[in-house]
Amino acid sequence: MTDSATLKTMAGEAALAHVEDGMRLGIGTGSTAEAFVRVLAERVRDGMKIVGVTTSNRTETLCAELGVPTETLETVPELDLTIDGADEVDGSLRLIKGGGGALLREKIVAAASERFLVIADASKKVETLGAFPLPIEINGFGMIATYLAIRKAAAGLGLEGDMILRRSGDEPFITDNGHLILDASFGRIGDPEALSQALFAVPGVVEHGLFLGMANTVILAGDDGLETLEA
Ligand code: ABF
Repeated sequence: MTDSATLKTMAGEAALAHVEDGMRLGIGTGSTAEAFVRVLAERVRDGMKIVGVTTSNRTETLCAELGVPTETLETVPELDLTIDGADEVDGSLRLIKGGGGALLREKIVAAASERFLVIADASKKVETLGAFPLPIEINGFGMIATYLAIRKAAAGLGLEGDMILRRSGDEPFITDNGHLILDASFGRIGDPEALSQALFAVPGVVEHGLFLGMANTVILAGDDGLETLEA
């Protein structure tokens, strides 16, 4: 069995094949995206010219350490390609993301890109989204009211289950944009589009981790090699 770090590097190397000289590149968050940054940094050292826009402070720090040049989405608002990981991927290239807490920037950066390429190890592929708790980013103001409104909205779709405020040690986890995250264990999400709409209808919800109709390509690395899914 291939170890997880090797699978992530395989996925990162496969993603690198999609990167061309001169590209404006969205760069994701998480251990798989970081594996990509490491192989990208080697290519940059060899002379490849790209400009990266990162999706988290964590990735920004890694790029700085490895010498991958970055700008912000303010200075480079249109990107050629974004490469990022995921927590779950279904056969229709619908994703759950946000386990790393960077979902808001990840979605903004992916949406600003001509193409969105997702890399993951094969264990992330699922029949139906929802085994991984859905991250929901909320504003801190009125968080209990927002929590109750989300519960009601989800129950209207037949989705029940625990929603837990994400913590970092003894404190609530705070995103790079100063918000909170609820991790919602709704179980099987039969209609992700309906849930997405219902969540966005709740004031206080800033973003959620359902990435629907966004990924153009998914590369999965497993024991049997690479599998590529195209939209
Ligand atoms: C980001 O990192 C997130 O959207 C997702 O939550 C997570 C995946 O992390 P890993 O690659 O470490 O499994 O892409």
